[in-house]
Amino acid sequence: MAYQTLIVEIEDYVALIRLNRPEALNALNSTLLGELAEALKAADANEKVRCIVITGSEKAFAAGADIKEMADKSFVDMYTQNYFSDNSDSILRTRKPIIAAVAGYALGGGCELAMMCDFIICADNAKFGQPEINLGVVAGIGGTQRLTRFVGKSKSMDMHLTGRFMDAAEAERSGLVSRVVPAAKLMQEAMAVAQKVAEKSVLTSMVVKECVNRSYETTLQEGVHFERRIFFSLFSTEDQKEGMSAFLEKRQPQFRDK
Ligand code: CO8
Repeated sequence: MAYQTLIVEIEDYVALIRLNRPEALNALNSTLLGELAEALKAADANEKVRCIVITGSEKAFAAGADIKEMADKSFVDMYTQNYFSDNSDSILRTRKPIIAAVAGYALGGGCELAMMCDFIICADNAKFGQPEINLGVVAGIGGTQRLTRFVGKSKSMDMHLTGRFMDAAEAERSGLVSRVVPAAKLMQEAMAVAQKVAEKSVLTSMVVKECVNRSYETTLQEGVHFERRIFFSLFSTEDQKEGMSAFLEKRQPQFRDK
């Protein structure tokens, strides 16, 4: 499928989705988010995809929501269109693992998009920020909530109130990203990590996502209870039998996602 604002490639069970609006530093507009929702739904349904990578360009993952598209909208426009909401939620509805590979700017909606992925690998030139305050608005697709959970209240307040950018080293130190790699090697490293994820059972990967994401929504005790129920239930799968037999027989497992 051809997209106007994305380039999608599928190779070796990894779908690489590249945001492609270079003229606007990949600013997120309605077309891009609509296409991203479609591409994620297609990847989730495609048996040839076991892991998804979302990336931008060397200069920008995404410099935020498209200010030109939003500037003249009224409250009624935003509210009746439920602007961005359904399409950005599509990232959260995706059941297969999604890695954000971030180089350059990940600002506003771009930072929020990266945080909605399952984890973030960034280049050493990455810059994260929630500069909406400079535009007289606030983050709108989860930034105040997710950044606070990632980096804590003090740093999140600092970022949202001053609009300053966080570099890659600070992002790693603060727990916003899982790994920092040299900019020239970002895609090679991100695809190698995606390949590792794609080797696992997709069924089990989806379950891991459910369990980890549950930790944001519930108490520790409830979360551990949920995890234990899920753990027990996996003993009904072929992949559990295969994974444990392969270990005992000292061979690589052949998962069938069943
Ligand atoms: N929207 C639209 N166009 C943009 C955006 C953007 N967010 N960011 C950059 N561009 C465009 C510029 O207008 C410029 O276009 P042109 O050449 O036609 O003038 C082109 O991209 C290149 O940008 P610059 O010339 O500014 O490049 P610099 O290298 O000088 O600066 C920066 C790069 C620092 C990234 C700068 O472009 C910048 O500050 N951009 C805006 C960052 C920002 O404020 N982002 C937050 C936007 S608001 C938001 O994301 C809210 C999300 C929640 C939505 C929720 C809906 C429910």
